[in-house]
Amino acid sequence: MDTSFAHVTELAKTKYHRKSDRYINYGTAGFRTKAADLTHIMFRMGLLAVLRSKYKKATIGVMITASHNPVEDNGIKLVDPMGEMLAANWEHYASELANVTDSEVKTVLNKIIQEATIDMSEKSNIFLARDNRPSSVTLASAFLEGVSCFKSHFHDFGEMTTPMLHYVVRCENTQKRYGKPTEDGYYEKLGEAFLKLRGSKPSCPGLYKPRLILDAANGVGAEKVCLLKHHLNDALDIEVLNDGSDGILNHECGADFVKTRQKLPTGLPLKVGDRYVSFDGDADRIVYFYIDKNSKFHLLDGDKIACLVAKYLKDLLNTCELDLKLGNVLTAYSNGSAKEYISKTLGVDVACTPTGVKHLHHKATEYDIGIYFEANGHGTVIFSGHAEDVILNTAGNTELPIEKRVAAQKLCTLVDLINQAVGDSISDMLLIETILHSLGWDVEKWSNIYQDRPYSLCQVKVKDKSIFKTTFDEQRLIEPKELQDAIDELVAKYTEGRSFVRASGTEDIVRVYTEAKSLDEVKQLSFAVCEKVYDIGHGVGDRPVRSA
Ligand code: 16G
Ligand code: ZN
Repeated sequence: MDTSFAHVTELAKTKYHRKSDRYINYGTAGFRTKAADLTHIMFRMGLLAVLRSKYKKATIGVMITASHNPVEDNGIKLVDPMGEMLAANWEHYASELANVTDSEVKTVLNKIIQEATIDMSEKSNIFLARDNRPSSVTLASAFLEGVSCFKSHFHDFGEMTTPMLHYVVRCENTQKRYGKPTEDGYYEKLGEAFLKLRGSKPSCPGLYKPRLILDAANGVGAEKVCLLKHHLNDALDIEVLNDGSDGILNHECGADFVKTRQKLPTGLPLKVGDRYVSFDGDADRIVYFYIDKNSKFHLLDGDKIACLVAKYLKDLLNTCELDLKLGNVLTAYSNGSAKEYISKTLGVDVACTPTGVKHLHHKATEYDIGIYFEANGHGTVIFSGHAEDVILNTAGNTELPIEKRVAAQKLCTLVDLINQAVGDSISDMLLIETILHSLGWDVEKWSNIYQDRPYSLCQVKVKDKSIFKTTFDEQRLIEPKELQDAIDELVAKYTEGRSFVRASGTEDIVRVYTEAKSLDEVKQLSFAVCEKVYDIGHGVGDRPVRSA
């Protein structure tokens, strides 16, 4: 083992030398920054991924992507054996290893090996995938050179969406019970479940039409949806646009752009009556939208998706008369109307966690069936082992009335259609299309299940975002206390007003979310809160301006 360590140190000091001493943190979605600053981190993460694999005695996944961020950025995140995010204590190891000097790399590796009592003679295996950023190819080689220092097995899947990588990792570590750990295995599993759920029902029941226009953010999802189409037997008519052939990744398109700007992406021909869907760059977020006959833009974000899914699952559970606890996990960014629809109209439990997939996912495991969605369109459904058993038994119980068995069979097939490892644009899209088809709804009918309370999301640049400390659910500031007092005073002036401030985990800014009874009130309140953030929170650059 000593020889490989010598090689590690040599490479760390030469080819993968750390060029800047700026601190970089393993944040909510791994390391993310300018691609040019990531080479040494990739190499070091190659080393860490092997340690993690030996420690867990399982295949570990690694995704090279910066999701919805601009094309010149990149990032890396590690995926644990069941396709879940890396455990928190290893996030600390990752940050530590990324930030030490070149000559300290070996010391930190040894420290991790000792602290976690890792047997270095254990086998290890890494699954690697990347998005379609030009920088991803060289960053992947740097990563693999780290992996090779420890002579580990690995499989490089090349370009894949983030959720596909999570899927193959989970398949591999469940001895393929979850599915075949290949790209084709993924399409086959989803395609088969989707077609089974469509059954022999007409392709256009009620208001539903199978035509769908996809804004793929010029990301890796575009090619994958085209490949998936071969497995859908023309049941969906998907036109893939912003497919990367001439546009720039995430530039004025994609789920993040559409949600944060609340406007149409470029590159799409718009037609009243059509249903549109946007993925983000690595295809783990999804939002829908349409324009009505007055050319007004309507967004159906993660909240609307969560509500649709909750309604469908609740109806199926009612039909089966199954006593399974269904819950919906959202964040502070979820619209007040969505929370009200889920808890009051549907009678489904709502829980709120901090931002970041790992928090929502974790909370969702507390239910028999846990739905989780961030308003930005990242989410999925997870079924407990108990729920899967109960559903399977009900589906196969010939003594039960046929309608109960049919509903339970649908639930069984949904388990296969849903990527339980992580939010997945492709799987979520197929789920939403299944539900709309089953209800005979068009996008307008779905949109009208409730009306969003008017809201806005702004950002303020400050000197030091780390001074902003929030309560667990992120709805209030603990510090600066003076700022929270000022916000309380402002909010009290508005009926149905709500506003909270939180430091972004991915950008050097503070986010301000505001809701109120009318858009005009939202603008006033949001502006007033942004000004307080700027004044009390040491804003830098231009003062906030009131939006028109
Ligand atoms: C990351 C998170 C996403 C969260 C977003 C918040 C993962 C895989 N992704 O993209 O869940 O909504 O950060 O960004 O955890 P912010 O901290 O800048 O508001
Ligand atoms: Zn993403």
